[in-house]
Amino acid sequence: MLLIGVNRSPYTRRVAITLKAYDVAFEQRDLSGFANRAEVRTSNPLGRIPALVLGSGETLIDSSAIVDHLDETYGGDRPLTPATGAERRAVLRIAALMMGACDKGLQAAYTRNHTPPEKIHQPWIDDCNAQVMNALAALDAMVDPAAPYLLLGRLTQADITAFVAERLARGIGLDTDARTPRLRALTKKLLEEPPFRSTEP
Ligand SMILES: N[C@@H](CCC(=O)N[C@@H](CS)C(=O)NCC(=O)O)C(=O)O
Repeated sequence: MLLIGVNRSPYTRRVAITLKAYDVAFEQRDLSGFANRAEVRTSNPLGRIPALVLGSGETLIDSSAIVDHLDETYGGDRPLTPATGAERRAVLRIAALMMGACDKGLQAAYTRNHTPPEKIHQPWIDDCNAQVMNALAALDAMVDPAAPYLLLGRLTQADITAFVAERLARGIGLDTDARTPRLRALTKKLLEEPPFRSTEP
């Protein structure tokens, strides 16, 4: 199995953490969606990371579709996203919130990095960053500091997506220590676990 993408991408790292949490052996090709666009396009015509090439040669794209496949294949009766019901909805809600926060954080970063300086519209960047912080603040309010994980008393895709979104927020200069301290404490705790630690970029 081959994971295509760099772990500084929150979407790629989400998949890498999920593979490690399921103890699945894989190789990784550290390609960036921008710097290695032509090579990435051989796996994903859209030119985005991550992609996961299965042993059969089939290639999966988009982190949500990839982790869905990993749940189905390796999750047994305790998949990282529960298969049905209220528990599934709760995990998917947090995952959607956190992936949306990543989308908005990257829109802000792309605007800054791919727009000529005189054309940068700072209010747009501020608005994206505010959406990121609002999503993280909503999650911060759900964190029980005494609990090891966000939901169900065990590691779920909610924790993994929260971890990568909080990491991205810090990467784009948002002060999660001050503004979402419970979420920050959770991600520090998660970083002590091998799937998180071993995927540090
Ligand atoms: N919804 C996708 C988003 C993937 C994505 O936006 N990846 C970024 C890297 S962080 C990328 O490849 N960007 C290059 C581009 O959009 O051209 C997922 O969950 O996998």
